[in-house]
Amino acid sequence: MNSKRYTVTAALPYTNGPIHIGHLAGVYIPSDIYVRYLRLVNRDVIYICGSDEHGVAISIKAKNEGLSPKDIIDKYHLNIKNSFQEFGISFDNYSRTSNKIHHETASEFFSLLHGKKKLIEKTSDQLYDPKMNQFLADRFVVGECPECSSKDAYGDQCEKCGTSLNAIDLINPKSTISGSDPILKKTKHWFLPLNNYEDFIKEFILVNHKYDWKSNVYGQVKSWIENGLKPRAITRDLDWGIKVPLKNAKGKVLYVWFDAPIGYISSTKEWGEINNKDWKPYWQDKKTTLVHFIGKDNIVFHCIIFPSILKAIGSYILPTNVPANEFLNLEGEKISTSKNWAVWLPNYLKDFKDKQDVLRYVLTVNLPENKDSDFTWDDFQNKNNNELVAIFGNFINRVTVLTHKYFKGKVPKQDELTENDKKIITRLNKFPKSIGLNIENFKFRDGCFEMMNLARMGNKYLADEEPWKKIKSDPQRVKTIINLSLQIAASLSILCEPFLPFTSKKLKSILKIEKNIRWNELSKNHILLKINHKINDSELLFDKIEDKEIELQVRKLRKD
Ligand code: B3M
Ligand code: ZN
Repeated sequence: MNSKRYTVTAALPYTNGPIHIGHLAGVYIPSDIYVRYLRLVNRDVIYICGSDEHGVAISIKAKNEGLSPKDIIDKYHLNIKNSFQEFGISFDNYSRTSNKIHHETASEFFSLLHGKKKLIEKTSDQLYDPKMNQFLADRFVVGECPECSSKDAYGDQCEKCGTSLNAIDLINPKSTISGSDPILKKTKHWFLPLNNYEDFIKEFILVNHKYDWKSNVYGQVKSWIENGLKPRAITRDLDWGIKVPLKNAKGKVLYVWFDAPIGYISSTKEWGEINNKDWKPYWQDKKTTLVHFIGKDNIVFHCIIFPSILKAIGSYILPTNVPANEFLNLEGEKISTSKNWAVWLPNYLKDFKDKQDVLRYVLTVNLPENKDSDFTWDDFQNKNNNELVAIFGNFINRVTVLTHKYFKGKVPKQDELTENDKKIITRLNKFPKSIGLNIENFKFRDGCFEMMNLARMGNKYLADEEPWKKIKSDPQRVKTIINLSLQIAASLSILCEPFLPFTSKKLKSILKIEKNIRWNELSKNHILLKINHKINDSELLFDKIEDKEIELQVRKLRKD
C-alpha cells in the first residue's frame, strides 16, 4: 500500500504516572516500528502524540499525591516525554492537551457541533455523591458492568469488555471518592446522539473495513453496533478540564474522551507551526492514510465516538486502520499502576543502562497483537542471551573480527561465487520485501522474526563456510566469504532500524556506513560496502544478562 502521505497517531498517555512496558507493547513500539519503516521507504509521514492531561484520572492522582492537577500534569508530562525520547520513540511532535492550541481546537470543535445543532442539550439524572457534594463521572464511580458483569467498571467505560457506558447504567455503583452510595440528581449536559451515526459507522467499519481491520478490533465494534449506539454526554460537572464554551455551562468541562482524540489534530497543528508546514492535508486530504495506534480499551473511542465527531464536523478524513493491540501482562498478572505491578521505564533504564533495544526486542517478539501476552524476566534474559547475543551479536562480532584479523579491517575483493553464495545473495535480496510486507500489515512480531532470520542466515553461512579453516589453504575463497558476510551485516544495519534503532546506529558505526542507504536499494544491489572500505573496530552489540540481575528484578517486583 503506497499512500500519498501518512498521519500516524499514538494514544495520548494520561499524565498520571510514568510509562511502563504495557504502554510500550500496546502502542508505542508498534507505532514507532511502523513510522521508522515508512521513513526508510521514503514515505511522507508524520508521527503524532502528546500528553492527555484532562480527565478524572488526573484529579484522582492529584488528590492521592496531595498536589494540584497542574502540578501532576507538569510532573508526569516531562517524565513521560523523557521516557519516549530515551527509548527512541521517534514522534515528529509530542504535544500536551493543556496547551492553548488544544483548548482552542477542542472548544472550536464543540462550538461547531453546537452551532450545527448536532448536540442534544438535556437535563437528566446523574450520579451524585451526597457526602462530597459532587457529581460522579468516569473514574469517580465504579460498579458492575451491565454488559459483562465485571465489578470494576467505571462510569464511562468498562475496561474489561471495552464498552462505553453512561454512569447511571452501572449496577451497584459506589463513589470512588467517599465509598458512599450515590444518589440521583438532575444536571444539564450536552449529548452526542451516536444513534444518529449508526448507519454511518456500519458502512465505515462493517462494510468498508471488514477485511483489513484486525479481527479483535472489528469484533468489538461489531458487537457494540449490534447492541445499538446510544447518546453519550460529552460534558462533565468537573473543575478540571476544558471549560464548555457556552454561557449557560458554568462548572462544566468537556468530557476527556471528547477532547483527547482532538488532541491528535491540535498536535498536528502545532507540528505545522513549529516546522512551517501546512497541517491540513494530513487531516483533510482523502489521499492521506490515517492510522491510530491504541490499546484495546480505547477502541470504542477511536472507532465509534471520534469518527462520529469528525463525520458531524465534516471535512476531516477517517482512520484507514486502527490496529489496536491487546494487553501485556507481567509475570502472569495484569499490569496495575495502583498496585505498582509494572516495569516502569525510568527504573528499567537505571538497572539496564543503554539496553533500550533489549527491551524493545523482547517486547516486539512478544507483542499482544491478537491476544494478551505475558512479560517475564526469565524470558527477557533468555531472549537477550540466546537471540540478541548468540545470533545477532555473535554474527556481527565474528565477521568484523575476521575482517580485522585477515584483511586489516578492509572489505576484501569478492572472487568467484559458489552455488551457496548465489543462494545466499538471492535470499538476501528478498529480506527488505518480506520484512516490509509484515510491517505494512501491522505484523510486527513476524517482521522482527524475519529480520532476525537475516542474522540467522549470516551466522549459518559463516558456520557452513568455516573461513577460519580455509584461510591457509584457500585465501581467495575466504575473501569472498568475508565480503558477502559484510554485505549481509550492512543490510542488517538498515533492516534492523525500525526494531532496534540504537543497535542500527551502533552497527552502522562499526561498519562505517556514513551515507544514507534506502530500504528499497537493498533488494536491487547487495553490494553496500565497496572493496577496500575500512570498517571501524569491532565492539560487542549486546552483552549477556546474568541470573543475579534477573533475580534482583523479580525481588523488586515482589517487594514493591
Ligand atoms: N489517555 C489512554 C488511556 O486510556 C488515553 C488515550 C487517549 S488517546 C486520544 O489510558
Ligand atoms: Zn464490561
